Amino acid sequence: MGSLSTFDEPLLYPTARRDEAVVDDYHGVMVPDPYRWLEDPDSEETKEFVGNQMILTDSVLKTCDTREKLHENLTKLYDFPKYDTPFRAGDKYFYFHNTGLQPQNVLYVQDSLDGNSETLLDPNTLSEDGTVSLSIFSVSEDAKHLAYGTSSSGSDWVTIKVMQIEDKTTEPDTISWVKFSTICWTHDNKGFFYSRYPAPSDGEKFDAGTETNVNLHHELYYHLLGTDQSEDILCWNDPDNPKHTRLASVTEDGKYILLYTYENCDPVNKIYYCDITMLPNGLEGCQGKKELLPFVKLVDNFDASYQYVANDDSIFTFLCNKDAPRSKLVRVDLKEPTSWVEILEENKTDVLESAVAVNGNQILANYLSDVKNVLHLRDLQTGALLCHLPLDIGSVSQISCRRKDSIVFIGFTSFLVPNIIYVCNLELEVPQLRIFREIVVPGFNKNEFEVHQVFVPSKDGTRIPMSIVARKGICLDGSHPCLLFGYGGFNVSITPYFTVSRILIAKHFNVVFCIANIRGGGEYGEEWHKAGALAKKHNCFDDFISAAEYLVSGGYTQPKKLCIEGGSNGGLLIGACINQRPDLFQCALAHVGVMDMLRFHKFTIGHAWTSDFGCSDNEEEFNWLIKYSPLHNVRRPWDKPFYKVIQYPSTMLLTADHDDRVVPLHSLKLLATMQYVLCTSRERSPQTNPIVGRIECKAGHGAGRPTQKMIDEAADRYAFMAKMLDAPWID
Ligand code: X98
Repeated sequence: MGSLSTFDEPLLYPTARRDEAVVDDYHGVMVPDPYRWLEDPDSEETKEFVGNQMILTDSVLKTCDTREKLHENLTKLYDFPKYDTPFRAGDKYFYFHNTGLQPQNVLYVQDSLDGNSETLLDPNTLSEDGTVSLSIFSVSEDAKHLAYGTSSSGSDWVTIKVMQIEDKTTEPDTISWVKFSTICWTHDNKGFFYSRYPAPSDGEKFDAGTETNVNLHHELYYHLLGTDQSEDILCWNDPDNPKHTRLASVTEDGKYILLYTYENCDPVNKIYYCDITMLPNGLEGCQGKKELLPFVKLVDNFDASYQYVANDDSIFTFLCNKDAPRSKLVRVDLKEPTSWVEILEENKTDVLESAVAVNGNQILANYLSDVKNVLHLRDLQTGALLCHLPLDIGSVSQISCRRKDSIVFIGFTSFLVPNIIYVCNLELEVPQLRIFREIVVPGFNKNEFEVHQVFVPSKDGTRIPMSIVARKGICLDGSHPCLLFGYGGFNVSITPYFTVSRILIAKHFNVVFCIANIRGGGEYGEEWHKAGALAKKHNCFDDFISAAEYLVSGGYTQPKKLCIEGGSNGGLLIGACINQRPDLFQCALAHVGVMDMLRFHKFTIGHAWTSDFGCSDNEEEFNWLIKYSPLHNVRRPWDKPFYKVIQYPSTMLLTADHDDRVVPLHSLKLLATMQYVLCTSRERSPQTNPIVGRIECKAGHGAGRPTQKMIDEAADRYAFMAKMLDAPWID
């Protein structure tokens, strides 16, 4: 094997048993599943498969000669102080900070912004290797207690603990089997709401996060401080609808509990409320009682999304997408629950992403306009525009404020802006954003790069926005390595953000880095989402392929220099695109992807994704899924007469042993299938581009991954990419 060139000979792949007896009947269509055995994460055979793949991948990575340089430079460039936007609770300020290379961000507390700050909670002390992360938290109204949830090894499972803020001692309270939950305190500071699943019967036995059992029967509880979890008050469940999930919030005046119920991942929810002042003995009085809380049904169907913005006693303002795919603000008096008024109409082009009440009677409205955020200050009562808060082209990463405060903190990031925290005093006649803190990355000079946005016509003519980040003044001669990233699903918008690793590859490999804002995301609201879901899911792949073709025809790159990357739903995107157009890409990086579209709904929270994908149990939906399911569409390109010289791109499938969001079996089954079909077939295979799996240990879907693991992984995948694209390191 040469040091820079790609592989001339096929790798020696480990053999994996094929069980030809496993064949499923989907509405009369027989579909084999020879690697079904890989669905058992605990079997010796699966462990052996994973071990063999790790050895193979290590052997490939050892030949990627920029790996160490990348690792060293990533470590250097990553080593800068990071801060999140401060937030207030009680009369104190809180913020997260990382000195540079700490595995996890640390939570600090201070009495005033210019006063001393103290460490409140350092998650780095919770494990030796940084794999315990802080996933949810909430400070009580009086700022005396912090309730915080930690996750181990990146799993979605959370354990909640409570700390006294004054002396930083941990209370005995421990709450287990929490998942997909917020924590919200009642304003009497006596306890908080959280959501959980029933403890698994063999919960003690397994390493939480490695199991694949379906998540059903989500329940809402209230925990009274100082009591045992077994005494927690069951506030809501619904045995007739085991797939529903629920979250609580407490209104800013502390008077009402709001119960949000979700059916799946669609942005629609029911909304019920409970007036706490009407509970005869408060929540304490409910302890030991059999009845659920007396919630009142305000919206009892799943026809739209309703998110609380503010309330004045019984008069509530919601951010809502009913008949308004780009969202609007509506108002209702709980005393007249059938009479809703619109107070801020849907914008003709821009999506109203969020709205928060601030400074008494104002709202900060955050719009998304052609994939960049735009901030308006508006009147809460009338919705009238008071002023714009001008931002550069980029994303609002965080907004922190309270209705009772006139000061708001706004986090901003973009492709070439690591993070700026603005502070804005809304009491001023002309409120202005002042820089409170700017994150500086030593060794990064934004003037070396340029960013532009293009609109690419897709197969059906739809204009797809794409951002292109490159070294300044590159010549469009098709010679550049290029990395194209996409997601395309679940109403998720991919807005501009800063990534150390991509800056590094732009600098040292001359990589042109692009994000295609394909359909399925939320970039233009719910219509854009629906245009890339269910029967129209193929639009995501068509859009992404069109974006790649644009980059080739525009002289940014050529197929031999083009790598595609995506994670989760974006991992599915990569899996589907290499099956559809193996000729268009030289390299593919698919992280934690959904690869078995016929069986995803059977594992953990997979059932909630049927809102975007459909489900193979239904015949019509099976017919959509079988057409693009990555696992079921791997075919030898050279079997097609006109594709004689084509092989699959060099492919790295990345997963992690504690990914309980998209369980590893998706990537493992696809890996075994690709290696079998493309590399180990009877005749000598022309597939010399490697097909490898990178399986991280003590890690999950992505959240909470310690810095060291993020650096290790970025060095591995981009060293692999550089070798496969034949991209030399430039000092
Ligand atoms: C999820 O699956 C999100 C998982 N998830 C949550 C939370 N609530 C949920 C309620 C219903 C269903 C899923 C939920 O994380 C939650 C709520 C409050 C606080 C914390 C968590 N997502 C999809 C995903 O991960 C897309 C984006 C979110 N996928 C993986 C889709 C396919 C691949």
